[in-house]
Amino acid sequence: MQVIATAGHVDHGKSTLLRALTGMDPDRWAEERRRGLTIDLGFAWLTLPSGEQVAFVDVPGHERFVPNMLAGVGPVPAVLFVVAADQGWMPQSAEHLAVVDALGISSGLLVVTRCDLADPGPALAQAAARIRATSLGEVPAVAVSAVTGQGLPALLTALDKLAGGLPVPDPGAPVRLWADRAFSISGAGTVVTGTLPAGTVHRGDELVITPSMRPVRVRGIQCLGQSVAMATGVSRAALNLRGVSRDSVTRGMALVQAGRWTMTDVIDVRVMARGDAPDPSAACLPRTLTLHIGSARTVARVRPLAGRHVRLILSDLLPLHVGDRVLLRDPGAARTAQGQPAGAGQPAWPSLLSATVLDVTPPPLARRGAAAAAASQIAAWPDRPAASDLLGRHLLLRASALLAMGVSEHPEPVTGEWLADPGYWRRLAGKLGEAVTAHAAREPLAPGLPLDAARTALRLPDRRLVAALARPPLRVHEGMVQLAGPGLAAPGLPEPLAAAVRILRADLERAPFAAPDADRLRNLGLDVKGLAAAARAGLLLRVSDQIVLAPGADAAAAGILAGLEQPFTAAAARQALNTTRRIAIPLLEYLDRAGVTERLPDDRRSVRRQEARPSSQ
Ligand SMILES: Nc1nc2c(ncn2[C@@H]2O[C@H](COP(=O)(O)OP(=O)(O)OP(=O)(O)O)[C@@H](O)[C@H]2O)c(=O)[nH]1
Ligand SMILES: [Mg+2]
Repeated sequence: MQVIATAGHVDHGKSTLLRALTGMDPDRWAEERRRGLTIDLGFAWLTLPSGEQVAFVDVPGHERFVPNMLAGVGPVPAVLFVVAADQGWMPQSAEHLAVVDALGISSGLLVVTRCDLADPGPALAQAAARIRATSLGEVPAVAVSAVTGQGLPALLTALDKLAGGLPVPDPGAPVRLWADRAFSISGAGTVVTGTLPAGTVHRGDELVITPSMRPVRVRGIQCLGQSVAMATGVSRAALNLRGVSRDSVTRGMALVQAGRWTMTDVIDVRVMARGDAPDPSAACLPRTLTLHIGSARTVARVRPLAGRHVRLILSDLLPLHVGDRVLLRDPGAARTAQGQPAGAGQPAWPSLLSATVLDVTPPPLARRGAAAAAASQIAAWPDRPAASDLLGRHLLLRASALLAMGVSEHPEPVTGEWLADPGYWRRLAGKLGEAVTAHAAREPLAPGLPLDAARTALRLPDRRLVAALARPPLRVHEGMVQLAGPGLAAPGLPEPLAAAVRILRADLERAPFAAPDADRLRNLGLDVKGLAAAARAGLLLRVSDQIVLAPGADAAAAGILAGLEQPFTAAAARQALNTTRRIAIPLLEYLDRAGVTERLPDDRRSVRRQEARPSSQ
């Protein structure tokens, strides 16, 4: 299916043309039929000679209903640009063309209507010249009369060619269906219609409705009056929804796939120049504008950054991606343009701009000069920013957040789903090294910098990032970031501690298994922290919190115990090691844990065979 919108000045024959082509009346309301005027969007469709189906969104031409026109044209890929032969180029011809151009729509047909009333030649030449200067460029032109039927077969052929040449959007793209109509049908509940520009909706899918993000279930789908199991963009779709009342859906809301869009009311955009007009400067923009995207519109407060870059603060949350194109209108200026004839070559309505969304979660502008800095940061980005651009600004992003920004391709995560800007990541690694070294110098007895303290020092949102940053010579051990390796563990033990340890080592040389008791340790000024530091420095073997021996005492004990009759009792071990029960029991338990000895159900032990014994070093 393809979806094509009409465009053109009031009364130029858009609705009449669709009626002649499709046999359906796009003017749905009694008031529209009575006044012979389109007020709101209308819908009609037909099957082309090739078999391709094409749905039309018929828009009003009257100046007062431009917002409705924008809602209809917003999500479509092509337009039928209508100009009446007997009236020629008019203000809303120019205004609608400016909209089409600002949206960047690049496919369409020029249809000169009412050619039974006047020679279509002049209107055609006039319109073609203006259209050529826009995103539409050179388009095929057809002259028709809805009254005589002249030109209608040629129009069908041209439509076939147009439809056949339109790009096929990605069926796997994230779904964003802007609601343009909502109604209820008895027995079926709420129905929401819209143009699906890309992606696929299946019957049974769960979507969320913006801005409430309430989940809704798709009970049924109709495309062009037929029930279908799925709709793939581009198409017109009517979704029968469970989970939402008719009253709570209005035009401008969107049905989106959860997790695939960022709901935002602050965006950074690049305002685009139109045609050969000079680059618009952000400083010249009005303070407030109306922003349009899809069928939505909202008030946007303008905060100029610099050059063509602007921060917009929106009155409503919208589901947006980076790279989205939005339309900016100055409603005040539109009123002053009312009724003015189009000047030659001049757009009648210069207060329409388009902008491309560069950032959907821009960082706050707190510092003085932050606006200029922000602008210079994003000025080099392409209109559709990539992961590397966004990471350069946000430094750290979860892959899921990036996906919700509309970017699915990204570099390898640094840990979990965290993505980091490479330069920032290198700087962080350097900072972590500095923090650990500074901490070790400040507190030589501490086992390292706690992960959470490191996380706070580096202002990181997740402890796992610290762990990922701790590359050799840093390491994470028992929740601490340490400088690994002998000699690096601490810049040497402070002298009083080193002296106490030397005394202990001398004691132990004389009686290797006579661990010092609590009194002895206290007298030497050795507390739990000091013992741990000495153990980390490789100067003591910590058998338990309170029991320390010289390094290698475990291997020596193993040798002695291996000489006993196996299995042996704790009492036999104590005797062989020439020590007390206070020391023998923790030492045996230490050896059990190290896999040197094995404790049997009867509480006796045996020394494991040598080769199975892991090194205790
Ligand atoms: N003679 C003649 N009259 C036409 C032709 N097409 C449209 N009209 C008449 O022109 C008037 C306006 O036609 P519409 O189709 O309502 O125009 P429109 O562009 O849809 O107008 P809006 O939706 O209000 O912008 C009607 O009275 C039509 O009957 C045509 O080919 N020949
Ligand atoms: Mg109409």
